[in-house]
Amino acid sequence: MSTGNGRQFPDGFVWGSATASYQIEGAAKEGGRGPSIWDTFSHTPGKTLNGDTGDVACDHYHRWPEDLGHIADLGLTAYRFSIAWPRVLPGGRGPLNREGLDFYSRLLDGLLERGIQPVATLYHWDLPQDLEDAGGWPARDTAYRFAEYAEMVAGELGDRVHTWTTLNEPWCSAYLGYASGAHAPGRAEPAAALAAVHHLNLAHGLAGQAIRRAAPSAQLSLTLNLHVIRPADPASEADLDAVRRIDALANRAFLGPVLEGAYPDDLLADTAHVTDWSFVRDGDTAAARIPLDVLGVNYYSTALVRRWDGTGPRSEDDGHDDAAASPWVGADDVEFIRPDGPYTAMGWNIDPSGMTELLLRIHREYPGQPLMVTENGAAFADTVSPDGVVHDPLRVDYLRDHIAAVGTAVDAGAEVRGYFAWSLMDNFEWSFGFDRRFGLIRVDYDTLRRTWKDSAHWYSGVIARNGLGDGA
Ligand code: PNW
Repeated sequence: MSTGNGRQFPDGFVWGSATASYQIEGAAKEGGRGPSIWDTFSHTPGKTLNGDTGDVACDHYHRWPEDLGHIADLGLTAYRFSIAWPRVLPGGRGPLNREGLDFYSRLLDGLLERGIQPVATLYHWDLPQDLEDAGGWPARDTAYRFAEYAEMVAGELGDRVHTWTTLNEPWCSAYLGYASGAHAPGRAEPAAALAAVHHLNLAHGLAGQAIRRAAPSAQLSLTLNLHVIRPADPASEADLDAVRRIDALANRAFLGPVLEGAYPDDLLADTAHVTDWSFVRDGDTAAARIPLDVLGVNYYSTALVRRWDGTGPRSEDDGHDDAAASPWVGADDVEFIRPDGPYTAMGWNIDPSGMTELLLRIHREYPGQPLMVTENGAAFADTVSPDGVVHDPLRVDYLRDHIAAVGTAVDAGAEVRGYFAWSLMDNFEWSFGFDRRFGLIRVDYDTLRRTWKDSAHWYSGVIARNGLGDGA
């Protein structure tokens, strides 16, 4: 593996780590919290590995003072977390549940006292169950409810939050939630998934306007899991067309409305056999487009595609749950093939060059748009040594090589303001339950004890040096 070659980052570069409410908080029935689609889904037999749920998770709801200590001891300059909508508005609509809001208010105070920038995401997938029962993201009303929630929370917490992020990875919410069904609410309805895409984009824009009003001095952002898609055969027109199709669904379905105010024509044409997009009303894409102080980019791996010739079984090795239906709505003649390894415990290929490529693509297509890597990291089968320590050299290699790849993009001119390692600690990895560990800090799920892995010590050194250091 490469070394960092002493790479330094610009002054003020943000070094963070990230978590999400349902993945760490637990206390699912405490403090007046209402149920979310992830409570319902994880309690449905067969939906998560080993039947794991977020009922307790890392018990962060009670152990947040200890976790704040780890955040400070690591030297993080920013901490990215999410606010659970059903804690603040248990049924998805007003009135506000003061007890739920106070939890986040205390956390914010603790971060600010320690000089750590809070980056708060309003929606990291825990939709209040009542709103799913009313139709979920395929229903337009959910976008208006989200904007109300954003206005209330931003009104209360305002500019104590340094950066407000409306949505985390709407790709996952729409396509894994409503097309493949691998995520909550577990529906496999391709047309509904595209309606969800649109209502998430609309929700982002409406909430963004509300945040601007309620917290005018805070930064506004959106986090997307943009995909790096490569053709199996770069000389094949058919494979290049498969790349274009997947790029439309994965990337341009969000970048188009949010940064340019329109859906790409090819996306509408490619999916015309699935939906007529009549859920898009006049003014919607203009509302979705709102200048972003920073665009959050989550990057883990790359995808490899080709045109399926219709013979033999169609390969769907896209790094998603292969047991589920395809998340790739309308792209029935595209095959996903397994890229070359090495792989993480998620089965995702490790390819730092994709990080550089992605950041430079956004920089080229949206010059001047500040960027932030809001998630990057890896699950590995960590083992605890007899002395209780976790040596995780593969995670250190992964993080080093990807941080170096961010540095390469910065050198080439991309305006990358910061980097957040996913995740601060091992947590509930959605449909994979507690089996997949992404943390810098190990969580023992019997005792809930936190132990720094080698990667935590290493990352803390990177932050202290503002760079990778020689041979780091
Ligand atoms: C992101 N996929 O999730 C999320 O933002 C985190 O909550 C999550 O823990 C992390 O990445 C690691 O998975 C994803 O199937 C989940 O492509 C699934 C996919 C992508 C991102």
